[in-house]
Amino acid sequence: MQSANWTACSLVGSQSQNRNLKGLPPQSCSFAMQRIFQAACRASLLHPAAQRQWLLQCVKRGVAGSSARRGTALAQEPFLNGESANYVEEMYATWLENPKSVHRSWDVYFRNTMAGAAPGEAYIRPPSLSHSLSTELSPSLSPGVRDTKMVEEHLAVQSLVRAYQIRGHNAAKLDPLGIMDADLCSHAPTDIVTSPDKLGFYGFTEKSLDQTFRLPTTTFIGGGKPELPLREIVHRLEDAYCQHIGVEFMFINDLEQCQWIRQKFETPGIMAISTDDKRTLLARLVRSTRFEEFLARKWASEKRFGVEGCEVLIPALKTIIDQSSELGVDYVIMGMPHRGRLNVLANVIRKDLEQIFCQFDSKLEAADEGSGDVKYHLGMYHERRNRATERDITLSLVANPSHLEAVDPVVQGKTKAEQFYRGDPDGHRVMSILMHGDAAFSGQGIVYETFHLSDLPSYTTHGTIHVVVNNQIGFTTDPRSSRSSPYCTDVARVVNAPIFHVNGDDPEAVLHVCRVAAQWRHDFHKDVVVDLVCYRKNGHNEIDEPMFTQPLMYKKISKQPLVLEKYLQYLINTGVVTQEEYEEEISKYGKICEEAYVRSKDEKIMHIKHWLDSPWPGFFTLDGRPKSMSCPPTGVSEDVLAHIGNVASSVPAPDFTAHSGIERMLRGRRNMISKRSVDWALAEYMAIGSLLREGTHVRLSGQDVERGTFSHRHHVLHDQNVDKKTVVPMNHLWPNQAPYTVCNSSLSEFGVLGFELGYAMASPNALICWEAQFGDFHNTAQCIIDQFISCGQAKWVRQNGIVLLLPHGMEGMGPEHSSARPERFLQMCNDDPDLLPTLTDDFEVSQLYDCNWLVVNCSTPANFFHSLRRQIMLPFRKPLIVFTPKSLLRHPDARSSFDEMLPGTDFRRVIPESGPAGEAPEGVKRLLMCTGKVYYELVKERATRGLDKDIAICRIEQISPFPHDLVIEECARFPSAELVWCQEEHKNQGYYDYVKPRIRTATCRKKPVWYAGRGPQPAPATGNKAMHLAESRRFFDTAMILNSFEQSE
Ligand SMILES: Cc1ncc(C[n+]2csc(CCOP(=O)(O)OP(=O)(O)O)c2C)c(N)n1
Ligand SMILES: [Mg+2]
Repeated sequence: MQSANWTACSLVGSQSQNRNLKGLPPQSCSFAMQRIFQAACRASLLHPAAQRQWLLQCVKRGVAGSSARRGTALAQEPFLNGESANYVEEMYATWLENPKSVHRSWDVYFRNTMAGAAPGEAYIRPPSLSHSLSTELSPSLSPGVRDTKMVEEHLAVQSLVRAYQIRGHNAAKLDPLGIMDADLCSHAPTDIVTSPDKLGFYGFTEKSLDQTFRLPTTTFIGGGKPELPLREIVHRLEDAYCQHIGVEFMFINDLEQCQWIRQKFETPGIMAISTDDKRTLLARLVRSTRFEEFLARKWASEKRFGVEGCEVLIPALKTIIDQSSELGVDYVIMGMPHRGRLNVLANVIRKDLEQIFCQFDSKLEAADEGSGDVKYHLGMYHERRNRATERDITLSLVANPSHLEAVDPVVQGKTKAEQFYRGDPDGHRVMSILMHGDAAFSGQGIVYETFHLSDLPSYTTHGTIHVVVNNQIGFTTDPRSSRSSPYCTDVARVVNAPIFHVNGDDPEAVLHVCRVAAQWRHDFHKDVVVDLVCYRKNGHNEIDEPMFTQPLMYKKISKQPLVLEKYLQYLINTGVVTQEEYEEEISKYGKICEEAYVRSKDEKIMHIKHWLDSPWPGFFTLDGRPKSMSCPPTGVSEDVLAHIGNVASSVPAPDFTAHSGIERMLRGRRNMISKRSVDWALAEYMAIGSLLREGTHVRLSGQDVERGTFSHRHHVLHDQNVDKKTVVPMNHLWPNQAPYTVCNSSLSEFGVLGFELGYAMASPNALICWEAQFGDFHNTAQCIIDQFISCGQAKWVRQNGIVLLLPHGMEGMGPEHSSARPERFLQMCNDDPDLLPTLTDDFEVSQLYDCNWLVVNCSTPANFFHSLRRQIMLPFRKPLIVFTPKSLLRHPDARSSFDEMLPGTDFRRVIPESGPAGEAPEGVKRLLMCTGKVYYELVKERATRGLDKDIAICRIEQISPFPHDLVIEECARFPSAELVWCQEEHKNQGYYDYVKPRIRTATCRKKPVWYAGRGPQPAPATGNKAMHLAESRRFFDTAMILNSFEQSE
């Protein structure tokens, strides 16, 4: 424990940030003693024997003593005050464990106390402290008064140092315009010595400035000197904390980390940089600035969300990358919004300039399939040599939608996956950088949700560097209208991330904080924030007028010299560069841009695939097509099924005590396996286990997925006697199997689904599944579904095979535990309702290739098994939406035989009628078409009503893309039957609006398609059980009464 090195009397200032530095009045001494008494009670839980003695002493010495005695004791032991109780407790506990581990002054103090020393006599001043200070005190003072004054002054210095460390950033000069305050407060804190009169706060006068004080061990401003004159102390603290860098870190409750940061900012001269660094900085500013100027010149009226006002973003990112590369990172995954994105592509990732410039050509034709995206959303992947370190580095910028910050969890998921697949479990080589706008960073909840993933074992990327382009405005909105927190970065405090605010017009300060940020990430593997406080030179975009809404700010901005000009002047003045050298640099870069511009004119076709952020080498042909248009069979051998079944019904760990309910469940599984049968959970086991056997990594993430919300899965077993002892049987199937990751997630749909989507981007050879607790809750992740999953391929030619498992079904559980909103997913499907597709030989697979995602609702465990396996067997990747059952998990009829999963079996898009109605199809009067669990209820109703020969029931298992071919066959099989779509969902929900026009198209509109189901409703389900049952009865009647549609005709 580092704090154990502090002396007994050093604690008052450092622990309490005590403003009452003149000592406590007798009555608060009594309070202090009570606090210590309580503290000691807590501390002594560890040491009951010592407790009694200690308490006795405390009572004797403080609480029970006369006020006169308490006053004397306080003068002698000034560190005993109420606010230091926790610290005393800590010292005491440490001392009890090992008396040598605390400072000698504490050791002596506690020994004396234990030996029964009278109040005020236990503490003996350490000689090292008294030495320098006592020389400052008047010899005429009596020893007691002298000592007290000396201690007070020493403590005051400690408080002063600490005040700067805590609140120095509030007085830092962060705004390049000098008109705003990054913390939205124009007053400097009272304990920051911005003028001599503030010295009085600490009991000092101007005379004290020349007095020398010993420095506490919690500061590095001495740079090796143990003491300094007060004037110098204040000066150095000002330098470290109140110039162009504002360091927020004192909320971090780890002393080692705090000391690390103090050292990086307080050490005298630590911010000095070499001449080479200065020249590199200038060159990078030249590129950043001139790139925007070039675009502005060539395409004056085009939106590009330029970085002007924060040109320093480019050197900042490059510094982070250089420093990280030096520390061993070779893959950086980035996410960023619109601001400065083209500049980052050009000057950080080094996308060919002509590829960027040609995006501005309105005649550029799109070569790839898909609808594409605007230029400032596209992603990028580039492997190159990092010149600063001469090491290879891969940079990837993840494509993103306009929806600010939505890409954050996606970047994290991709980073986690790359770490996993590259064998870098601790994130030494692969890291992420997230860029943010100030308004979005504080406004968007996903930022908070993403921060909360940062330290979870299955989601951590071992530290993200966040860079905020804090231009102190969001479109037209002033920060005072867009956030309630002092800084736009305050959300990061929740994970104890240090926050480095820096004036964007001081490139050297920016360089320093960026280096420190990269070192922090390397040393602690935790998130860190660089807040580039800057301004936005133009309007929100280049054709927007900012004077409408921020007239004064923009008057100031119009007079603000560019950071490049200011820095150049400084370097010329200090002899680091000459004007000629600068002009040479300018003309060199101008030439590069002009030549690229000329080349860009030759680009007639835009290939979105050149903007791919996650290439999958070897998965496609060279021209990006699938290697085949067929899907291998998805069945597996009997042996494999039996083996997986055995593991799934056992505890593959010695000396493991499973819960009796688990033992029962395992017996049930064993019983099923012996009968060659599976329920839902076992089918899932078979699918995942067989994929693992074939080398496919499987990851299942979501709320409570390890056990399963419905307690059916139990993929992680817990020993009932040993805390945290668990076993994941799925990882004990075969010696050479692929790993299985199953992880309970944080309670965030947006964050976690985004994360898994990003994870699935990294490799096509993994099955990544996200399960919602109930399907109803997926809509808090709607942005990921709408902006990434449904249309990611169309916008960014990037495929993704993520699986969404969405528990769904009307079971009387009320409006928020019933519906995964199938209608929403189906409404976003891209297949044409009115067009009958050409039914080619490879229709089944080519239809999958053409769609934007697959939507299935399986009625049998075997079909669920095949649907998961098909995800990996397909020669391309599509998102898969599965509406999963709840009551079917335990329904005795919802079982499948091994026979339905053996080689030769496949996913069944449609399960036709196979009962008596199928044997005499001509006589069938009605063909009920349905999907999912309602099938079992319809079958029961039909049997009860004796209609097995009159009504055929066919299940559409793959709802989208719509299986036209099989529906045509099934409808043709029952020529006299009327066609009825039956669903348990309300009419304006569920599947009806999607299937009706497609059934009509498949049957050439020869017959009407009737509806049997609940009527339209705004809520997905009633909260009233009786109403639920009445509704069900009504729609079963409609489905089963054979003349129910006559009146409608
Ligand atoms: C979720 C979301 N809401 C609204 C918008 C519209 N919008 C685009 S940029 C912008 C302002 C962003 O401000 P800030 O985050 O500070 O970034 P800046 O443009 O200042 O760099 C807004 C509101 C959006 N793109 N995304
Ligand atoms: Mg902004």
